[in-house]
Amino acid sequence: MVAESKGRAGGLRLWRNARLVTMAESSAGLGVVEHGAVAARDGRIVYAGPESEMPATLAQDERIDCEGRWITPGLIDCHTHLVHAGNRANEFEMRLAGATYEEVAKAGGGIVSSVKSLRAANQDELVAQSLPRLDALIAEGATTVEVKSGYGLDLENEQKSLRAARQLGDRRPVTIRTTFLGAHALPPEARGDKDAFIDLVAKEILPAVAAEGLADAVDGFCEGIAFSPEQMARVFDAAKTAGLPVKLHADQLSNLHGAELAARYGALSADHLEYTDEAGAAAMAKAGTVATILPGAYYFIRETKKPPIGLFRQHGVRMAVATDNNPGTSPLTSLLLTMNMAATLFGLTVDECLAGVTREAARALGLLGETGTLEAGKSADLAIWDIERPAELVYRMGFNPLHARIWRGQ
Ligand code: DI6
Ligand code: FE
Repeated sequence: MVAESKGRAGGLRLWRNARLVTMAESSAGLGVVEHGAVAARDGRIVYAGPESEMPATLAQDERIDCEGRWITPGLIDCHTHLVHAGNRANEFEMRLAGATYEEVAKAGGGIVSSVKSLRAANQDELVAQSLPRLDALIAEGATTVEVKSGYGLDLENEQKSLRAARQLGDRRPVTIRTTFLGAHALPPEARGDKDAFIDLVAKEILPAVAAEGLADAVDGFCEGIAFSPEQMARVFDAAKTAGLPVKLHADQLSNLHGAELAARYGALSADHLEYTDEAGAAAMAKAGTVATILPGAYYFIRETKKPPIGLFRQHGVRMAVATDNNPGTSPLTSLLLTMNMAATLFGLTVDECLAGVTREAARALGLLGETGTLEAGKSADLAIWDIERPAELVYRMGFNPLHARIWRGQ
């Protein structure tokens, strides 16, 4: 890539001679523009479209010749548990040797073992352990990453997790969105009393986390092995009081009608959804709740029930695609591979996969006004690729064709 002239301070940067995947809602499919250009000023896109139609006044400052490469919106991972301590490769080995999830849990494994590791780590250690995972996402063009808490499960450790997540955003040129996932699992000190723990989450931990501005959204794990819809509703009521939008791990292992619960609360997204039925899909469509598809977890736990992609299409539910990076069910740090899995395992089209890690992922974070498409007014978050056609981003496995990544114009 050749910079043809140097820009003025705070001036206009122009990427020209490119092919664009704009993902603009107004255009069909990928919103492809051949012979395209993107111009940015002060970190914001001021023009994205055909180079020939660009206002002449914009063609002045720093010009970067993309030599025919493709530009997509910067990728967005809208569902991760990236801040965690240690790993659970030992449990993976146990499962490979035939142990069931219950046996692993009895041997001190499962989410609770990650809780123990996270509580033992200080904030600096958490940041240091999480940075390589974030760097792997960034290396493939991610410009926005959501990070959940949920391995602290008490006020001090949930705060530590969310502060570590915020700190990741200070350490790297990437937008971090934090989600409070206090209702993820029952910590040992709760002694089996789920209702009392939900009270603690809803009445003490969530309000304190919200008051400190540590969370952009609230999530929960609605499942037989975690919390019931009624318990999750109490957490969502507290989120509403705190003015925070909600999301939900719903219908991953069984159908507790989590999708409908999420829709009832106007959730930004409901995630996993392997066991969601038609009523759930219809409710999500009506509420505008995004379905976040997480093929990494499906693959890693060798689930066989697929999410009802056909119902989502039929009802017009928007689909995001994310890694679900976590130490137990999806140790995955590649959005490119995630797209390949979504296509191969669930039959998503190339267009759906690419929308899922850009525009729809932005929607699932409530950030569609800010990023996720190449349109004037949005943050200049771009990924520039050495590919011949967009399908290559979904087709390859374990190959990274990223040429350059631009975050907020830089
Ligand atoms: N669903 C999942 O797949 C992960 N959390 C959740 O709510 C599992 C997290 C873990 O095992 O550490
Ligand atoms: Fe998750």
